[in-house]
Amino acid sequence: MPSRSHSEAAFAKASALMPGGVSSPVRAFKAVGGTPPFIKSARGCEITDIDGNIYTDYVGSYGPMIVGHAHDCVISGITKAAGRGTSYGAPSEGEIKLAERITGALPSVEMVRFVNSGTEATMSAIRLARAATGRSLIVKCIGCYHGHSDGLLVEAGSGALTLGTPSSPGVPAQITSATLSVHYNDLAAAKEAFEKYPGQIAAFCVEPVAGNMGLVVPAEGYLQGLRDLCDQHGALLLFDEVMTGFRVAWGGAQVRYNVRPDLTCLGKIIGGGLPVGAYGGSKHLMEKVAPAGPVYQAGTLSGNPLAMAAGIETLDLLKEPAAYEQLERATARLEAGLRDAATRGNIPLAINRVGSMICPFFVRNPGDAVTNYAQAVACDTDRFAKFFNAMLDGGIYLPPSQFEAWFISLAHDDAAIDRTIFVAEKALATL
Ligand code: KE4
Repeated sequence: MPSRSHSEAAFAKASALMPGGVSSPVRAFKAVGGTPPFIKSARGCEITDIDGNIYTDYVGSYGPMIVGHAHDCVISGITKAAGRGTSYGAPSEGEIKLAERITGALPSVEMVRFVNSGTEATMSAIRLARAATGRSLIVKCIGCYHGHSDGLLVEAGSGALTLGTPSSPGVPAQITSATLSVHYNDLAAAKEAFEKYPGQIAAFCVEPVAGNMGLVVPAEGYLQGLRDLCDQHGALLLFDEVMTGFRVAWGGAQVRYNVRPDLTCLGKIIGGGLPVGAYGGSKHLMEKVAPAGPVYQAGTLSGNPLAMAAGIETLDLLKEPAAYEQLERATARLEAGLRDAATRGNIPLAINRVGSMICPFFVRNPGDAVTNYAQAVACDTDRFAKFFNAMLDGGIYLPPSQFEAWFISLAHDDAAIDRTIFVAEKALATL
């Protein structure tokens, strides 16, 4: 078992200074136990902790690192930008260049506003949707996570789900009363919400591929069904593509599934590892945002030149079709290897995958599938925790929760994938 003594000491220090010793809850390993390695550096598909342990990384900063850590082009772009100053509080050409790439890739996005996180993107898009429709209610799916703004932190996934506190204290009932929750992949429930609140729903907010209850794939016709319901009832369809944007296809889930939302939220990959979020849609909608229109939203560091540079370099490495072919090939290899290993180990495993995001679920019975929230939360999280720790000790760094997706990058070559499968086979045998 590798030594993590330096991380243990660091975690003790950090825990005296920051809640849970971390800057974001899921990183604290609460769901899997043990001490989170403190990372010293990362390159390609590997991260190195302060004890010198090297891991093959499937967190990828929860999505942004799709071209691999510390890619020469990204580092060079950031370094050049930094030499010209770190923030201006004024417009810069990098914003134009990144906006051109985003509007060129996503068919539904004619205009975009940059913010600093996915949370800001969804929070702002919801405000715009309410202003544009003059309606107050928002519908979200149970187990989907859209960041931690009050109105969306209701029956959320990701860390909230992992911590077993689907809704957070401190969120006033007056705010959550404007948020309706329905089950993902349940079109009848969505229809019922619209019929129960006629003329009151401003937007249906959904992760087109659910990535915060583990990975749950949209059922055939589900996304188009939501599109039709929003059209019938005069509501806006909001795709939260913070995770899926430029991940599941160059144009995101809206291209992969050919369903056009009215508003799209982005983050993660478009910042190449630096803090960036964005929301976008038609010019008609986006020109309601200040200062073009009355819907107020602002940000000191929005459009930060270093973050724009990181995003531009990352997208320029992705825009060739060969990039997504490589991501698909590597992740399919991993999926097949994990499936074979689970079969040989006689461990029931349901593996959901869309492109280069994948999630093996430790289901209770052979043949069980995970197509919704109830099936996801029924999984054996204790068995996942054992598997997680055996993989970590074997040099494979997975997201520390059954309710997170794994992310593969352009840097995950066959050797990395085969090493992962080898370690997984041994880890499954310990369960
Ligand atoms: P941020 O505010 O964390 O940049 O983005 C929030 C967000 C919004 N929408 C979706 C679909 C998301 O997945 C996220 C954030 N994802 C989690 C991982 N499941 C971030 C990891 C964390 O919270 O530390």
